[in-house]
Amino acid sequence: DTADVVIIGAGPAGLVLGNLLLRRGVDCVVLERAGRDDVAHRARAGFLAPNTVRILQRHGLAEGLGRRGREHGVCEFRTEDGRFRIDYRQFGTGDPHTVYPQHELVADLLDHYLDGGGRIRFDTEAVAVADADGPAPTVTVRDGDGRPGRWRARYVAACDGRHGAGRRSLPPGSVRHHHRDHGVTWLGLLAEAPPSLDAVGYATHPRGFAGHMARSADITRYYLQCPRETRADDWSEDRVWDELDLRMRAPDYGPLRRGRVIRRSVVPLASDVIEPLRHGALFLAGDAAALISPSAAKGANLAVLEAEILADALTDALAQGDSSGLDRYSERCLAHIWRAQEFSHWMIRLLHRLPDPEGTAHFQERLRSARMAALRDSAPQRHWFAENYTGI
Ligand code: FAS
Repeated sequence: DTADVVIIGAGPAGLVLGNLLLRRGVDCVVLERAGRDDVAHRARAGFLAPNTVRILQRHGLAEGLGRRGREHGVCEFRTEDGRFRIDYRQFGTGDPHTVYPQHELVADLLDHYLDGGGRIRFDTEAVAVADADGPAPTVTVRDGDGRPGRWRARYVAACDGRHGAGRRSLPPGSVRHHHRDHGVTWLGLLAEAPPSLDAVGYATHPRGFAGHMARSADITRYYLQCPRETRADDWSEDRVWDELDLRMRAPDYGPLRRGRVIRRSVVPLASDVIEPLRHGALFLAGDAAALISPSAAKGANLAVLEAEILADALTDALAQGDSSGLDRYSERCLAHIWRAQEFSHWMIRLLHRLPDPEGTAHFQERLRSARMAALRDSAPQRHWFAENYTGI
């Protein structure tokens, strides 16, 4: 089989890229190892940055989030020194987030792509990308029954996450792989319960971090910092809610609205970045390019941004023979990636007591509470926070 562009992965990156190429008449195909149902129901991110909404609106992909998305603009910090709130619409660029579950966005993107006649092969796993530095790269695949296949392309977009075929196919030594384990692990919980705050809740506590992020009117995502070796089912529901109450100081600020925990995941907070994001005709986008911790809600937003940059560059190269966009793709995306990584790193150090090998835990702790106090008391610091929190 052939296509001018083979896209591996039907997540936000792959489907935004596929929709944009399809609308520009570029011959593309999406290869997705999971089934359609899995793809459209995989709960993940929920906070869309203003720029992400603008990109989706620009390309007519935003009516679902326009109807069901909800504006969100307040963070509430609950710390050992008390509670404070930041309405980040009053600072920085003045933009809010849009709360819209990632799996609903992916389902919308899938509908648009299929309604537009887009080619997609579900239950088709990309095994390897070969000859990326030649004129006709190939993607070897295996279908749901294990039958092998091969796609010939002019360009391959690896939108298949950090463990996908794209990364695996990069020749050894051809890229620098930055990896940082932040030494913090979250127990990610999806609760069938309405939000307990009208804000994103960040709680710091001697027992560890706790987070509250609305996903919809009746689903809320919580995070509990936990030991690295924790398994998702170790904590009973009662223990989860009691610990969340404790760390979010429910007796002082009001009880959390409880409900059934419908999904759990243990998320070690790690960052990694591949440099460069291009190898010949192979391009990485989304988590395949860089993984960022959910602490600052950036992953899905970077994926959409990179997909638009790559779609523009591929269209120019295929339609006009102008490869300048492709030549600049990696450098342009890495600038956004490192800015987001830096802010995510700052958030991690703001919200967690980090393991401290040099034995300066008390010193680090004083730095952390000074950082929190600056955010509470300084308007310029709030402007910086708001600009980075919603920015991409
Ligand atoms: P995705 O992982 O979404 O999609 C990759 C696709 O490729 C998948 O469909 C996969 O099945 C497919 N695939 C993989 N290997 C393949 C192969 N070899 N062949 C074919 N297909 C293959 N981000 C935020 O911005 N905000 C948040 O609040 C947030 N919370 C998160 C919570 C959790 C628990 C997790 C795990 C992640 C969270 N993220 C969050 C990050 C997450 O949303 C990612 O950044 C986002 O899904 C990245 O999109 P893609 O790059 O498209 O990758």
